[in-house]
Amino acid sequence: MEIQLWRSILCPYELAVKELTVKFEHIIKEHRENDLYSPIEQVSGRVKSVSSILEKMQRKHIPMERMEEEIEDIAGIRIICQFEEDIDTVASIIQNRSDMTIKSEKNYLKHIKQSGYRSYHLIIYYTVDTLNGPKKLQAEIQIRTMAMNFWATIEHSLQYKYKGDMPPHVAERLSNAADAIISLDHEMSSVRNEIMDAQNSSLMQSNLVKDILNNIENLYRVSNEREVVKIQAEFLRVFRAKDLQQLERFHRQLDIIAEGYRAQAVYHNLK
Ligand code: 0O2
Repeated sequence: MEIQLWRSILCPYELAVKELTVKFEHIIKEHRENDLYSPIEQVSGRVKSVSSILEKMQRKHIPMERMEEEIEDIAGIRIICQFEEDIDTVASIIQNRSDMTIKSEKNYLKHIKQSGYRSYHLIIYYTVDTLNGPKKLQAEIQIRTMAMNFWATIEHSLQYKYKGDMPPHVAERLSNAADAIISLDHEMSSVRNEIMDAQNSSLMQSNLVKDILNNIENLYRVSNEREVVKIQAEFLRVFRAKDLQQLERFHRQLDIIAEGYRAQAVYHNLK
């Protein structure tokens, strides 16, 4: 096929990967802005390379005209979670979205691949708007933990190096590493609540500090400088105390002060 034709076939998939990546990144942002633990830690995406598409077509005897139906992972999104429990949460988020429809799933967590590969895959239908109108295409979403991703990345590189002919001693090491990854995920899950508490507190603190600094910056515009300098010194004292409750109290008090100035400004404008 001509290069130009490949470009036009792959162009909507590029758009889908970009849009889907932005949407999943936005889910992370929404959680964090609401002081909530995000089940998604990281998102990445790629469009399958032409050589990888051709190789798959050859291996699976797929004719050119059936390429887009049969190669389901031309657009690929990878979602990395911290804990195995998060994988189900992410799958339900996807299931409940109105802009993605699940076509099928492959659960390599329940049915671990012979290689030791573990991951949860969803094939979705997703529509992009192109110059020729809407185009419904397929995308593969791989959902896995950081530990699973670490293993899969190393194994993928070794598969590439040995071109499917991995020496038994390397395969055995990988298989041992896959078992270690299962134990690691289980260990991490057992301290999940504690880790989540710690992360939530740190997230809450950073959001509070962001809000407080915004308020102080606004006060510089409407209040007298001496008062704001005093507030700022108090903020530094509270911040250094490293006590989330004190910081929350200070945040509430500052909100009341800011509200007072806002009311005064409205009153002056009405006069
Ligand atoms: P890429 O672009 O390098 O990621 P098949 O290609 O026939 O094995 P199928 O049936 O289309 O796969 O779907 P499947 O099994 O869900 O695999 C799709 C993708 O999952 C692969 O893409 C890999 O990214 C990943 N994957 C599946 N099995 C393994 C494995 O044993 N090890 C690792 N590291 N990754 C795996 P591609 O085709 O490799 O392309």
